[in-house]
Amino acid sequence: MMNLETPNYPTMSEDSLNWSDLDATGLRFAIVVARFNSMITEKLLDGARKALSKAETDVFYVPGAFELPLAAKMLAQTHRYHGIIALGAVIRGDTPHFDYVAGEAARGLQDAALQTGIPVAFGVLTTDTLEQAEARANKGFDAAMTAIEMARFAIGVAN
Ligand code: INI
Repeated sequence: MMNLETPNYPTMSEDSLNWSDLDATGLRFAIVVARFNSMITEKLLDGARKALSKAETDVFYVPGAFELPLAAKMLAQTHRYHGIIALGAVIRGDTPHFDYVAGEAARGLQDAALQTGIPVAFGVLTTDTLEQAEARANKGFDAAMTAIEMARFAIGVAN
């Protein structure tokens, strides 16, 4: 039978949301961090941890951004987590390697979310230079907030 009740999620029909209204209490997240360009990815991790201070979190490391999708999918498949946050920094060099790594990370992380139904936040910086990456190294916080919002969305849809 069709469920005609509105899902119990406060912002589903609203176009604005204060991050301070997002509560991570009682939620559990996995953060997967690429070690490549670790001076940037460790800063992304600091921001993500800040956003998730009220949640339970487990942190996992992989060699580079290319490895994030498989790790995210494996963690999502455990059904231990309300969401996964993938953190990486892909910085353009003089070869086409950048495009493959960045493209596959984005595609693979979206696939992991769509195939498992577990939210996967894309906290992967893709920049031309190290300086640009440094300027965006606070984006781990944003990625984690996105994961909290999508986890709440999923819980709202399910209830
Ligand atoms: N991995 C990154 O996370 N960032 C990069 O900028 C990067 N570059 O430029 O090469 C990178 N390469 C490694 C890649 O992610 C894999 O670990 C490697 O190809 C082995 O699969």
